Amino acid sequence: MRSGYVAVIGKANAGKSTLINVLVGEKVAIVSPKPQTTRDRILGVLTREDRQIVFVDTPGIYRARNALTDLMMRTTENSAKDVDVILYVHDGHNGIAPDDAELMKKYRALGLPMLVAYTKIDIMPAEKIPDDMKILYEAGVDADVYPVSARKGKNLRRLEDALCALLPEGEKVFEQEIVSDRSEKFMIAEIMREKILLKYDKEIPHGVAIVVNTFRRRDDGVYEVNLDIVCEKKNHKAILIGKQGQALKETASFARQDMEKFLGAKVFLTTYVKVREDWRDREGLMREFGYRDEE
Ligand SMILES: Nc1nc2c(ncn2[C@@H]2O[C@H](COP(=O)(O)OP(=O)(O)OP(=O)(O)O)[C@@H](O)[C@H]2O)c(=O)[nH]1
Ligand SMILES: [Mg+2]
Repeated sequence: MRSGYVAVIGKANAGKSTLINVLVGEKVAIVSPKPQTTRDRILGVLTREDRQIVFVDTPGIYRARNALTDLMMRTTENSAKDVDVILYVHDGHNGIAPDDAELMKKYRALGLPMLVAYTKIDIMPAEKIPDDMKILYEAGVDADVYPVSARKGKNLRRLEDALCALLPEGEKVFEQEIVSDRSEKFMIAEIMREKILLKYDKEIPHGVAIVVNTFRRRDDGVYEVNLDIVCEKKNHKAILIGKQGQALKETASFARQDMEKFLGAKVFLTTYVKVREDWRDREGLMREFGYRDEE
């Protein structure tokens, strides 16, 4: 049996969380077309008879502009340590910018085995792949590159096998049925945040935190969920709620359906929008909303 940790690193929006969800076979991390979707280190566990791969999802590399994004970048840097392998995820359909090779070399220099997943090949011309691989090679990136598509399930088993071959011999760390280290309550908050990322323009979701006040299962099997949607500005609150509460109603209904799918039971969801001016720059509030350095 081989088992170990794989840190999944790359620029924001590269497709890290999508790739982990597909490899694990369950949704362990939310996904959106906007950069900076993932804010925390989240484990996704893939277990087969002969292997256990613990993927460490991380916030995408992006310029930090406030205390929250600062913390996110620290989370990513720390996650790249104490693992067995680094999987650097590159969005192939974006081409290769000079800093892509630089970033890959930076993580390669940590001295751990590293593979590159060149993803989203389903939305780009296949002829470009060998050219890009040549560019990376010539730029001095010393790592095997695996062209994949998480969306179309292309080449994933090859990537998985290659990762597995780099892991040490060892026993499972997690029980067979465990797919994530995160609680149901955490996922409920994340599902709400995902729907907000999908529904509103970017400065609004980036300034939103979700606080779950109630998460409990009633005797009749229904989950009661009450949560606060915390935003940064009064005018953001107005946009989140919308005319006659229509926008919030739609977003909450969308979120509730996904929560029901995730929990496999009916959900009774109530939401409340609150304003906490500039919370992303206030350590105390950030902590309160669950964003803090891990040991
Ligand atoms: N066509 C295509 N789109 C993909 C693929 N993988 C991810 N995407 C899309 O890329 C966008 C970003 O995906 P995420 O998985 O959230 O990316 P991420 O790297 O986790 O982003 P951050 O958490 O912000 O760093 C989403 O719209 C995904 O649907 C793929 O293989 N093909
Ligand atoms: Mg992500």
